[in-house]
Amino acid sequence: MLIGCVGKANVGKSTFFKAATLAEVEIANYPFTTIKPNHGTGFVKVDCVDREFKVKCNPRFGYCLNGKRFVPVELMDVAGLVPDAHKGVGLGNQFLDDLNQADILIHIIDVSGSTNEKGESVQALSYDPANDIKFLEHELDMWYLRLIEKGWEKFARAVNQEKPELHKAVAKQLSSLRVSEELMNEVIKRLGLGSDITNWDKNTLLKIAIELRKETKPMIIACNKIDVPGAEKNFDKLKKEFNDYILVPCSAESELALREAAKHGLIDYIPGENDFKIKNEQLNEKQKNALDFIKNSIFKKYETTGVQEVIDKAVFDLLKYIAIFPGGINKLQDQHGNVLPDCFLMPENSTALDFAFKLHTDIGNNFVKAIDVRNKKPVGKDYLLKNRDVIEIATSK
Ligand SMILES: Nc1nc2c(ncn2[C@@H]2O[C@H](COP(=O)(O)OP(=O)(O)O)[C@@H](O)[C@H]2O)c(=O)[nH]1
Ligand SMILES: [Mg+2]
Repeated sequence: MLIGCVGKANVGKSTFFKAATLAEVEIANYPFTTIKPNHGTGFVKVDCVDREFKVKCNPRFGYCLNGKRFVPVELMDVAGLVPDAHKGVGLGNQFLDDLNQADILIHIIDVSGSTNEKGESVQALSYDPANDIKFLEHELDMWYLRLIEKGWEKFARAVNQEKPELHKAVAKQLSSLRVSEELMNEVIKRLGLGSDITNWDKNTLLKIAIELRKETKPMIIACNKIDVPGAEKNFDKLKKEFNDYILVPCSAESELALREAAKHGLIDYIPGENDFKIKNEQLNEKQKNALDFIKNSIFKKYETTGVQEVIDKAVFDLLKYIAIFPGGINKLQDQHGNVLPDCFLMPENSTALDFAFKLHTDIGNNFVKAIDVRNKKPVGKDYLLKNRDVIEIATSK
């Protein structure tokens, strides 16, 4: 799973990315090698099962603090959102290619309205951030439309002659947008499109572009700079106007300050919590003020800084993934003695058999039964996994 962080210049993308990828503890292992400069490892937060089993876990990837398991997810900082990126303006194609890799987007906006459409700093509350949401939707729609229109006439004529199954042919034509046959079938039905594809006019193709964009690029909105006085009003307005979206108030700068302070041993702070504890009384005046500000202006009003929450909501609420722990009813360690070493993120409706294959192809192929370790009951291959299940797979070899 790849999460793309997108937004126009100056909204705090880099700050958000830096905060999200900064871990207090040193982490030796990463499940993915991030050779590209704009890729990094972020984490989703899961209630670890270790306390329930009265053990202390040793994660192979990510880390666990006070019963909160931080499971790695790959993040990408997608720079280059400028008007007409879909026409190749600015980083244009590079920007869109990067976006196309992402399974889900975090759209970071400056909810304080202190960044104008060009990404320049302006007086707070002077720019309406609603424009940014509409603008990114428009850029993506236009880009999808361009890709659909490319070679469309020739394709439509061929379809009319050869009469293949329509949704399959169109899905294949649009494979660069990662459109599945099922999705195409669904969209054709939803829009009530006739089978004579040569009659699909530009407006129809635009409608298809919009539907496909919504389905293939789910988006959550990080309303950043909520700490700026007055930003709250904008946030409330946006929440009403864009009630199809999940909007999360965010202060990336505050999260970065907290994680850095924790990393330097000044405070105890678990990402995404609504509090911290001062460990080191040697804080200077500036540091004390910054921490006071976070406590009074962020935690008291919004509970958290929002950075961790955005990632968790993206993965668990929008993509609807679940977290599964492999374990055995007799022991929770792997062969190296690591307790509950793994936690896997899987799509909703994954079965015990899917999980077996996720562990290893051989485990999937030799699947006999799965065991729900919590209640020690066997379950079959079609068992639908639940979030935070602990599962053992029994195999024939
Ligand atoms: N008030 C406030 N400023 C922020 C926040 N996050 C970032 N900034 C500031 O916004 C400016 C742009 O941030 P940056 O991360 O470079 O934005 P990018 O161009 O989108 O990557 C910098 O001056 C940051 O300090 C935030 O949560 N609150
Ligand atoms: Mg940046």
